[in-house]
Amino acid sequence: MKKPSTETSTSELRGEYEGAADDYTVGQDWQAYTPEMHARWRRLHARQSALVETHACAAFREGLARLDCADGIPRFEDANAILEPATGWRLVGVPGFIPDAVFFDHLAHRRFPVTRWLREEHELDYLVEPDIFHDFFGHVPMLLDPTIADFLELYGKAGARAMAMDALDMLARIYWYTIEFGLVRESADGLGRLKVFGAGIISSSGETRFSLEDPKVLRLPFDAVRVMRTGYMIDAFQKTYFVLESLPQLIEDLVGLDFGPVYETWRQAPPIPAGDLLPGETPFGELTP
Ligand code: HBI
Ligand code: FE
Repeated sequence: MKKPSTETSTSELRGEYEGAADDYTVGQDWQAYTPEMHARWRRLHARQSALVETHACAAFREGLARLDCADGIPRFEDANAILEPATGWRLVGVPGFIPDAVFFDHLAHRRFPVTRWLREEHELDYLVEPDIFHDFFGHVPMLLDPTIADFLELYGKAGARAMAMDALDMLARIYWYTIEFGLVRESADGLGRLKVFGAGIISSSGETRFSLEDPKVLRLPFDAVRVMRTGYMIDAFQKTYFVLESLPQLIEDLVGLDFGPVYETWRQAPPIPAGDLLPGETPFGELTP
């Protein structure tokens, strides 16, 4: 397979695409990870799991505990033995970023693509491309949540229509502002505190704190059409986050929505810049976890 071209990355993609199958999958080749890589994983895991306790939603905390992956880079087959009986999802190894249509097809079939390689020592906090720490630590715990499990399959199935209608940007913003950078209100403790569930936040220590604690950033109630119209940041902390009242709200709001007319209405319009507030909108205040 040749490297896919991508709008989200100006530089060359890093993964080894030579030898990947037609669906861009590769074996994990777990034996090839060095002791230094496993040590780096343990450090990343220790740092982020401490933040998870205070900043992540219950579903994430429980999912991460079930995966039991603190001791080194996990094997996809071990995770699959936990995932498949729980929600029917399965991890497949990929060299890195893959073409949109291939990514959607994997999700539509409950296969989650996980990048094989681990970030270098000098990029412990954030990188633009997904690596195994982002993909596994950030995403896989939520694949154990039944709502997110169903939502991701629906997202994969929605991809073909969005591409055919030239509205992929709009659909991709739903993924970005939920699966990658979503916040959710946690009401189980009766306090209604905001918590993180998005993988892009949870795999970054700086953004985990920033998203919940920065007094100036915008936190808006989740509204599907507003989300689809909002631009986003790919190489800096977000200027806007959207907050679900609960994880099931994601499915409830989206199954009832006819995407066709929404795409027709807004796909030609310039996006609302990240960080802009529209008349009548009320952001959530600053909330310490
Ligand atoms: N490939 N490996 C990988 N990970 C992603 O998150 C990803 C991708 N390809 C396309 C893509 N995301 C998005 O552009 C789609 O959600 C639209
Ligand atoms: Fe991701």
